[in-house]
Amino acid sequence: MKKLLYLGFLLLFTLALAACGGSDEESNGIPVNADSSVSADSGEKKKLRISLGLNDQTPLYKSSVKFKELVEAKTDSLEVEVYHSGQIADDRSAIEMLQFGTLEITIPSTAPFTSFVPEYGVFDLPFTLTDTDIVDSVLQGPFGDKLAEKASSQGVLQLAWWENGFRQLTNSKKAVKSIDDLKGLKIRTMENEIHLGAWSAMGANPTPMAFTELFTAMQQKTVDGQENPYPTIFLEKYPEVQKYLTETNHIYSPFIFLISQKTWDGLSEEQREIVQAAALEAGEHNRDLSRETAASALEELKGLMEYNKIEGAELEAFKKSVQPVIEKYKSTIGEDFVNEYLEEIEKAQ
Ligand code: TK8
Repeated sequence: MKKLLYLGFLLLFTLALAACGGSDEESNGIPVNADSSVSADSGEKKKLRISLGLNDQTPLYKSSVKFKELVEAKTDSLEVEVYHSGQIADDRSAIEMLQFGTLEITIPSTAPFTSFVPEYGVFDLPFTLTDTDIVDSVLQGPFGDKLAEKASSQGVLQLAWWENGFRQLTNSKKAVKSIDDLKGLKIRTMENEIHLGAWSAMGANPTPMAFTELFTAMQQKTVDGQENPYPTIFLEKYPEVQKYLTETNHIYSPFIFLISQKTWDGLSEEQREIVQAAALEAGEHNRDLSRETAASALEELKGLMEYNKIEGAELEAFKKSVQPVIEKYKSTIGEDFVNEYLEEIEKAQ
């Protein structure tokens, strides 16, 4: 019911924007296209706005600028604008704006997308993807293509797999050296029921929250901790509000490059080829930059936070605790699809 009300509000908001003259109307300084499906035939330069949750220091933002450069070098008919730090919307709202056609591109984590396409939940099954070679083999191959195609059922197209990275735990309360240390820790999770289930199974007290609210929640201590890849932890300045850093590698998070179907339908064949090629090329750049940045960010973080790594018997205890969660969500995601995913991982090892 709540979701229906929310969608109704979003639709009214969109229609209101359209009524006030629509295209390029300033809305708190952000040009808002009432209709992203302006046809390429109209001859006017088409604007592609990218909504990102992370700030302008991150590999995600820098790779989006790379995408802009690649597109604008190939055609004068397209103009790319990159909006960072959730200026336009948080992940889930941005995806809904793509569905309505009031935003052209967003590049979220897969976790919030699972409420639109459950099969993306395979990445939320903890401790399944364990290194970048396996990640690349699974995502850059037929399985990744097959999964990406499922996005089109929701009025958006996934043009490429980008990288968020291996997720690590931070908190302001205590060092987490064993699973018992998680007891009662209020951990913010992405808006995804598998993450909630996994952190509960590990003994923490998880709470789902949009990324745009996370820093304030840590600052005000309404949550004790969170989990994200090293580039985010360092470049979003979490050491200012978090004391303990625990290397868990509990999940590998992809970013997905999504474009509104309505936007795509309004592009010419030539424009589509340019946009598709740029999303893939900028994605390769993004993966390289993400991995370099994760390594350098960890070295910086070791000087700013109390760091420890979960390994050996302690890591086995974490893995054991989430096995029931993996079994439980196999049916939600689709048993056959999960088995196909696990077989792909097996093959890549
Ligand atoms: C940024 C988010 C973020 C994600 C999260 O838009 O919410 O913790 O890891 O990177 O997608």
